[in-house]
Amino acid sequence: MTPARIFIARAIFPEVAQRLAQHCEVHQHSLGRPWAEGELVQHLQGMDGALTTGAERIDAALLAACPRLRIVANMAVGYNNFDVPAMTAAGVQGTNTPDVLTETTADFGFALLLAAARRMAEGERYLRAGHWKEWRYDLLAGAEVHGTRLGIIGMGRIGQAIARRAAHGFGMEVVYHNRSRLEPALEAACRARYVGKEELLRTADHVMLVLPYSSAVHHTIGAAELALMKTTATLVNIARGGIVDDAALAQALRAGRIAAAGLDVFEGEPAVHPDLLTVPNVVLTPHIASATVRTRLAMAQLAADNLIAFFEGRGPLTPVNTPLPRPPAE
Ligand code: 8YV
Repeated sequence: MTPARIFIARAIFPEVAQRLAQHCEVHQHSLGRPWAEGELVQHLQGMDGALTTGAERIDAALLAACPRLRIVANMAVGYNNFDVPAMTAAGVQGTNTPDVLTETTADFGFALLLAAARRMAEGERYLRAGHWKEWRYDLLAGAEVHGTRLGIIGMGRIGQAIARRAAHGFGMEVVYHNRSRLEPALEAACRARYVGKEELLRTADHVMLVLPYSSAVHHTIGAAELALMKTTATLVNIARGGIVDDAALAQALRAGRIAAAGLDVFEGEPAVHPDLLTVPNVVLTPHIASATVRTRLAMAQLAADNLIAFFEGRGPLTPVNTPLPRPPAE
């Protein structure tokens, strides 16, 4: 039987590519920039499967141009780069990488919260610039984190892992808002209480965004929501760009409408809104919340496992859809 042809869209761990090559015919690409218009389609034509990251958009036009494609395995838990209904209709399996990154990503959310609230990045810039001449009682005094109220918007696996850190490690009171309420046992394990979004924004000392992106949650946090928050509050976004209106956030930070922000994701990334680059009270990181060596390797292995299992006819481990049958390609 001819081996399946797989396209790996970004550089990944060589050992994972080598393992895939034992099962499939691997075509690999390592692009140091976003795709140009139509470029990804060209690479996917003639391929049976693909290993993608959040940076590869899989939509109806691409699927129509790639009739051999059977599976796209995302190396990410989020899959808003997939048009899932179009993939399902076209008979294309989608998979993601849940669970393996939950705790690592929650660690990073907490790191951003601490860094922003406690002004660590500002402090480092101040020190490196040689401004540190004396001890001052108010030097870079920030907001308290332990014992305060954390509001989490989006209470999936990562939101719950953050809640556990907050409640058990930092003695925080956790309130959350989500599409649906958690089971009472899960709420108890997270020591988290369900509240409406407005109450969360008005009363939380710090707000963490961990919800999946869809057009329905575009600009969930804009000028109006920022205006509800405490002036001493920190906003952290480790979910997806587009959930926050970055221009409105930069304005709110500059005006002191909220105290600080920590952002790992951006609208239109890798581009970052220029106003965010010039406000001091925001910590900016390049979408690295899942980036430990162990976790990124586990994500790549799981994406590869999904491809291997699929082509061996065992069905993928972590599917995101149940595709309709697709007629065999010529
Ligand atoms: C990925 C992420 O690194 O898993 C996700 O949804 O956002 C990150 O862990 C990124 O999407 C690249 O695939």
